Amino acid sequence: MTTPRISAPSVEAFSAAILRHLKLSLGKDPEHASLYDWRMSLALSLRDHVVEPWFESTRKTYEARGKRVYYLSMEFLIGRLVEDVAVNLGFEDIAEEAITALGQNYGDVVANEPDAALGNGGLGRLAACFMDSLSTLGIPAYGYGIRYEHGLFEQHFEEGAQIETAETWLSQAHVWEFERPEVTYPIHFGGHVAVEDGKTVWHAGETVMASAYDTPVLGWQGRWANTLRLWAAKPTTNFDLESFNRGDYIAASAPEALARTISRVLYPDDTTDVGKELRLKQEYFFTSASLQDLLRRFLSEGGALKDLPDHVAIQLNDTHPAIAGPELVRLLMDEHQFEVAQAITTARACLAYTNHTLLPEALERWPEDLFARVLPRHYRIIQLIEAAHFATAGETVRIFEHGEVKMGELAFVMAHHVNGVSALHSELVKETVFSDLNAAYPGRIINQTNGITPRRWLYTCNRPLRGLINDTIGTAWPDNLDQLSGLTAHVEDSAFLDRFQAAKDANKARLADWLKARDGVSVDPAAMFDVQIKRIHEYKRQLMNLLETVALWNDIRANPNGAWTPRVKLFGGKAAPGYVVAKEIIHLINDAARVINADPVTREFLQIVYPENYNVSMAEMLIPAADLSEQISTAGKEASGTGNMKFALNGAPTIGTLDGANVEIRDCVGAENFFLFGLTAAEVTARRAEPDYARTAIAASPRLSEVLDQIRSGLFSGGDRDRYVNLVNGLYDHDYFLVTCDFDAYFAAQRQVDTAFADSRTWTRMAALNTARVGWFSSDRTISGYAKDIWQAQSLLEQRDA
Ligand code: 26Y
Repeated sequence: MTTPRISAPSVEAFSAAILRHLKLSLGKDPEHASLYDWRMSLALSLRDHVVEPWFESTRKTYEARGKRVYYLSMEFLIGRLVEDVAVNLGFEDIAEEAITALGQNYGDVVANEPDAALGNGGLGRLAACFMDSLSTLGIPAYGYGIRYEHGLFEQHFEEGAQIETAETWLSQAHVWEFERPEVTYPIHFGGHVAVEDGKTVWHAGETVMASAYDTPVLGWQGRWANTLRLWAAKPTTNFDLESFNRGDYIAASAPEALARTISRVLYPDDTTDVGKELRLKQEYFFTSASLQDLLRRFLSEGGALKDLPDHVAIQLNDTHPAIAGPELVRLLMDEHQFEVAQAITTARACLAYTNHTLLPEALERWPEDLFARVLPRHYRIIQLIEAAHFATAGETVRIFEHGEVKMGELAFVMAHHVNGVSALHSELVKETVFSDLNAAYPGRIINQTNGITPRRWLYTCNRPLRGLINDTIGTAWPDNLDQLSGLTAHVEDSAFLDRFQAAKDANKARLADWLKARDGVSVDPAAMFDVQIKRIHEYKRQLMNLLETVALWNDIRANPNGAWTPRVKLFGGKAAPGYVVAKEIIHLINDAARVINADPVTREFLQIVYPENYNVSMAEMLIPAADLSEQISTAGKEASGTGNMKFALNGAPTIGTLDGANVEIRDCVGAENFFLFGLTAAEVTARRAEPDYARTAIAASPRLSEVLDQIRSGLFSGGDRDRYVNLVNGLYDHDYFLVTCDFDAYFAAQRQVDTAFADSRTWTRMAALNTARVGWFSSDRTISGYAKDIWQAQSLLEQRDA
């Protein structure tokens, strides 16, 4: 193990630092300090220790003159940072002891921090895990994104239906960031393009300023720190004094209001492309600022732009920053006198694109007229890019089609590599959405299977299991996750299994306490905790899970004296505010919960729990406590999944389909430690071609028919037969995600789970083997793959000991 870089203060010294911040930064004395004041003082005291390694990393990066990685993402779903920083500094115990000595409860202080929820789900959380791994591996990198004033909305349930309210994390000071008022760039929109003296000139109609805020991202043991730079939109002029003097107070603040709209709010839809002008402006806003910033850094170090690809690797997190291609070409041509061909070649050598979805409705396309109005110069440059693409690859694939600009095709054509996020997904990318482009540019599409940071998703969120692993294989695993395989030798050891089970039980008890305190809900920690947490989407099939729950309820009622395995079905997740079907599914889960949980006949065997406002912090509570991981998407639809990896790592076997990274997880943990069911991706496609496949499946399943009839009858909706008529009819008439076809197989697999769980020793062994065998899913492995296959970027850490 490498020795920590950071020398730890004594508990006394750290307590003194907290008190100093309480007084000098918060202006409070201990007698009057609130939980907020304590949390801020703790965060500031931790932050004091981050700055030195951050400076040192920057200094080394500058000296090395090597390659920097730039990760452009509309979303960084970070969560809380106090514990994360304390753990990476190696100060966790010191922080806890100091806070305790000051008379505060450490858990309460930590939980006072709002989640930084600058993302919707998987894609945004992946970006946060990647930042963690880039720092842990010592690869010089910047994350670039938007400093949204409002993160993902907060979810409430009213009579079981989802209600959204604005998230307001920035109403408190965000202690982790440093404002950089001197780092600003103008971002132009609209206007027109003219040719003047043989030069193309863009006369913008509107300009806003992008202003930088930096957050240090500390790696494991504080040995490296990179920067997350988020852009806020500000007006070029703050205030129109002339209007103000005329008495027109609204007009006086108009420029400010207009500009700030751009970084006001995260778009909450991760499934359907909204095609809204403001979204396009957000995308261009942060992409242009980021490219201007990296070019300025490169030029200030004396670089020659023709060498840019040797020093700059830009990764596009989906198509959201795909405007980077034309923007980099524009900057090279219009501001640095490059020829078109040279500009395109240079830009492409810097850019790579990650695809996260095959769902056609999530692929970004902009109406040409909207695009040409907002970005007239880029519109023309994309025509040049398309012409260059036609010249090399022929005209089979267009960027402009049906009056739209297709951002996936643009990103593909302007990238030197395109990657999918799991083995299956990358193959499907080649065979489906980009098959023609794959033929035109063979070898461009590669795979990089996703990963998760084990620091947050095991070490920090699961202290009981951490302790057992440390005692069993030593402490070098958090940045060498393959070492978990050393646990395999212990799965026949009953003392080890006892401790593994005790760790799970402790996590379940913690969750039970939390549910009781937060929502007043009692759950039995001896029951199986069966967990499905993720965005609500038809393809993820929370509906199938609910239908299975009702079918099980029916079976228990028919035989209340049977040997049932007690279960708590836990759901968590938000629906996009405009996604009607997803919201109906939420409502149905809550309605069914009300009825089923009140049934005295089944109460000891079955309970449904759906805590509102699922977020990263809730995941950190639920995942370590899970016995069973639900990964039941329609095969071919979930690009990878990353929750699936977190559950397996924390010792929860999966019930799942052969979709996304489930396939690779099953390969790693062994088929006997994974509850597989359902149609394969190829079978899904074939089944859809059959006439009336859904009605046929329903007719063949008395169980499913009964459940659908119950829902239709109003059993769960207080007699209201209309509430779920669309949802149920949808299954009969257009069950695109094959809930009906996989239902019986899913039900049967769940009964295998019941049997397996009842044999607790065998189950614990299976759970332990899941933990032991998924070390490969560390995001350190993923980032090493990107660094080697895509970026050609090096670690600047001194040789790490194995
Ligand atoms: C364009 C807009 C509608 C949009 C906004 C956000 C489209 C997509 C998204 C987010 C997509 C997303 O989160 N995809 C997920 O990425 C994860 C990381 O690769 C995958 O594990 C997961 O399967 C995929 O659904």
